[in-house]
Amino acid sequence: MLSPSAPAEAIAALRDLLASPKRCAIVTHYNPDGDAVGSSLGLLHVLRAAGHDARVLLPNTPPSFLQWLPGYTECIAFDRKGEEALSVIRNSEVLFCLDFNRTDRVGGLEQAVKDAPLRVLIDHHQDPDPLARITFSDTEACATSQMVVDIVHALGLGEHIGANAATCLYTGIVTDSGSFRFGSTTSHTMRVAADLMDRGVRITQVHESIMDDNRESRLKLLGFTLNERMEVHPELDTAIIALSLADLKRFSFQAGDTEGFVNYGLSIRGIRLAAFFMERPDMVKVSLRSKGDLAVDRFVNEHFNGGGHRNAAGGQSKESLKDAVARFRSLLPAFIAAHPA
Ligand SMILES: [Mn+2]
Repeated sequence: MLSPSAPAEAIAALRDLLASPKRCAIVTHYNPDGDAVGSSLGLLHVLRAAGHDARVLLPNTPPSFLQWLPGYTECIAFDRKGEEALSVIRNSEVLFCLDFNRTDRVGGLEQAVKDAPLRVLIDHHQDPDPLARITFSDTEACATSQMVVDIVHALGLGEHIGANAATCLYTGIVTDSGSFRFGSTTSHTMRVAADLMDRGVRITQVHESIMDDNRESRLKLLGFTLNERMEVHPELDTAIIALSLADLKRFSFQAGDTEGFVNYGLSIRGIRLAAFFMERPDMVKVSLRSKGDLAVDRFVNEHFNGGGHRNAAGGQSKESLKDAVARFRSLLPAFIAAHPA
């Protein structure tokens, strides 16, 4: 399989590196998502099958909907086992850096990652830092997990992608591609997914494990949010959601509970801009999602101290929740007028 994710020179270098059994450590980014954990565990299974020693280190514990992944129980999370995580990195011969490209993305593991003698980067985010001896960077790839599949095949190790590795890698692709709906999804993505399916992925089980993991209180918070805390401005193509600390407390908020809430606003017919404000003890978090050419990253950068991508950006404010929302509302007419549909 020839892929822009696996350039010949980097493949040759990695093949040489893995020519004899190595002690490999795999590290991924803070607040690990499906692609972070999926690509890391997928690579772990392949490396072990190919005769290497491999461990996965996480800067912090991922949400429960990822804790079923094959091999997860062996991951070492820095927030629970800090010393062990650091010593695994220090004792490794090769450090794989997956799904991130700046050392400040790995939380408490940063210094250990910086000190590692031999780093291999596999990542699909923009503007990679030159942090690795061997770099695989493909910003077009829909997921790091898809890159791992391409790289493993290019190394001639495809036979080592068994059902466990395939399940982890498929999970990474599904989550990062929005279940094959984002623009980064290509026919190649579908072929990779089909290949993984042939290797034993049970896709119904994967989707149920990821999607059907709600607590009752979280679903009730969603219902309350849409019913009581969303205002729609059809004349401005915009929907705004704002949740206070008291709202969150009422529904026993846990980290991650509001994940995806902002997208409900964007799913309303005619809405091109969705804003989500959430009061935290020390600030107000702001998330914006948009469609088409409505670039929210610059807007967030200018007005809410953050950034992101054209259609998805996040920032924060030190104002009260009420003031932050009011300021957003006051900026809206000019912003929308500058970006006609
Ligand atoms: Mn990713």
